[in-house]
Amino acid sequence: MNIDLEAIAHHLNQCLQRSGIIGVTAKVSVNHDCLKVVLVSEETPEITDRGELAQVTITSLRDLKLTTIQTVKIHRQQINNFDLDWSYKYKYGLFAENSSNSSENHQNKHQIQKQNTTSNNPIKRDQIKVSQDEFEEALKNCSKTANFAYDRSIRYAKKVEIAVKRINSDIEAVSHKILKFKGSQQFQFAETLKQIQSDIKKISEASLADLVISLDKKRKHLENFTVALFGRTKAGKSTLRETLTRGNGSTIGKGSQRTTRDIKEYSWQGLRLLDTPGIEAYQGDDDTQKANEIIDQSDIILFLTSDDSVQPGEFKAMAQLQQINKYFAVILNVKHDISNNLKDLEMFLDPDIPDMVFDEDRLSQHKNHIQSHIKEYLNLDNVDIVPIHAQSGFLSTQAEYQEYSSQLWQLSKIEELYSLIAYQIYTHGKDLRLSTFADSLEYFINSINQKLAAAKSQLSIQLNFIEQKQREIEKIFAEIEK
Ligand SMILES: Nc1nc2c(ncn2[C@@H]2O[C@H](COP(=O)(O)OP(=O)(O)OP(=O)(O)O)[C@@H](O)[C@H]2O)c(=O)[nH]1
Ligand SMILES: [Mg+2]
Repeated sequence: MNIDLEAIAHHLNQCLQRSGIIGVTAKVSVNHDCLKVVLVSEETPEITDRGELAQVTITSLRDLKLTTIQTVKIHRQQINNFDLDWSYKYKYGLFAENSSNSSENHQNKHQIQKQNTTSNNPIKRDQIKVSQDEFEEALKNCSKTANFAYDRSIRYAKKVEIAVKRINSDIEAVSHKILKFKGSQQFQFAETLKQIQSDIKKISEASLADLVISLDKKRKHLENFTVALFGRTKAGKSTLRETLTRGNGSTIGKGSQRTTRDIKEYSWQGLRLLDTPGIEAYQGDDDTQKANEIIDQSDIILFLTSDDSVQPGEFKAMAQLQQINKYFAVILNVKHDISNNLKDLEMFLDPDIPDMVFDEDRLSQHKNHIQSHIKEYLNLDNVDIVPIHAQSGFLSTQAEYQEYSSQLWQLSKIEELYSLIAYQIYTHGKDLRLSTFADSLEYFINSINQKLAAAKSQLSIQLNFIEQKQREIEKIFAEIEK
């Protein structure tokens, strides 16, 4: 039977999470035409509502239209307990047919296909056109998720803080006990133990302080889905930003110098849009830290490059910043100059003349280069690449080009970029907001983990040394005995 159990489990887990049911993991197996779902849960009071659990599970399975399945059995099991709490049995065929919302099914089927791969797969945007109402509704849901994720993060951080404190006091107690032995102070071991003790304390306090700062910044923007524009100097980041937020052009670069020197924040279509300095500007530790903070605070990263030169260096510079787990797309700004004179401009806008700005052959070469640089430096496959012409987008907003405004806007293809973002927010917005919180927690846990692992290996060296000495002494005693 050709059925992707992993993808089904993944889909179920995402639906459970989206419905605010945390601490429950779905395990899926199949026996002939019966799908068995075991919902393994921690004992938390919020998820005792079995009706809700079953309902969410059924609804999400219904979306998948699993043609080979006739019955579904849902069981709940508590973690570390082999007994099943309760069970439901459904005729899958029945409720699959009852489902009437075909567009909803279409969307979810698309999602399950995507879930087998990374969220960075190119999407077929024509599959879903997100309306303004749907987009606004999605943004509202994203805010709810962010509020929820913030609360959970704070609770989790507190739990970890307690665990780390416990480790510290355990180490303190053990070392106190060891150091009480006569002569123990003469061992190098005593110093190492003291050092480890103070390192763990210092590091865990510093990591926790970083986490608290990061969460506090996120708290201020719980209502703002954040999109950050990164890319090298002169790629056209500020031109794009000015176009989107109807700026007056004052932040667009004029000479050869880099222009944007600091991170600037704007509001666009209910989103928080961040314009950042050219990526090669991040040289000192301070700059890099600022850039990392932006990545940490953002839900979507858009990376601008321009077709006048696609350099591996720009992707390498991006890779040197914090690892990117979030949705990452590339905007390829076509730098063809259309502003020399009006005659030229009319030629570019003439619908009977083949596309001169977006030359497909040239662009596809650029796209191939971009994909391979991104694979090499950022280890991401098949990122979305959206070609735009930022200059015509910006000109379309200017009074002196009013006559050509709608043609210029069309030429810019910025609408496609907008659709891409709207699509991502509509289909994955809540997940993106969740991972913005999960990423910083993960980073925090990993950094503590690394330090604990380093302490452990230091202790192992000491232990090996002591064991070696013990063996030598035993050998001496054995000789004497002989
Ligand atoms: N011909 C052409 N020029 C463009 C286009 N987009 C941007 N430019 C020009 O490129 C230059 C740099 O644009 P900016 O938008 O300031 O670039 P940036 O990425 O913000 O640069 P930094 O702030 O230095 O990091 C400006 O002179 C823009 O007018 C385009 O689509 N076509
Ligand atoms: Mg700029």
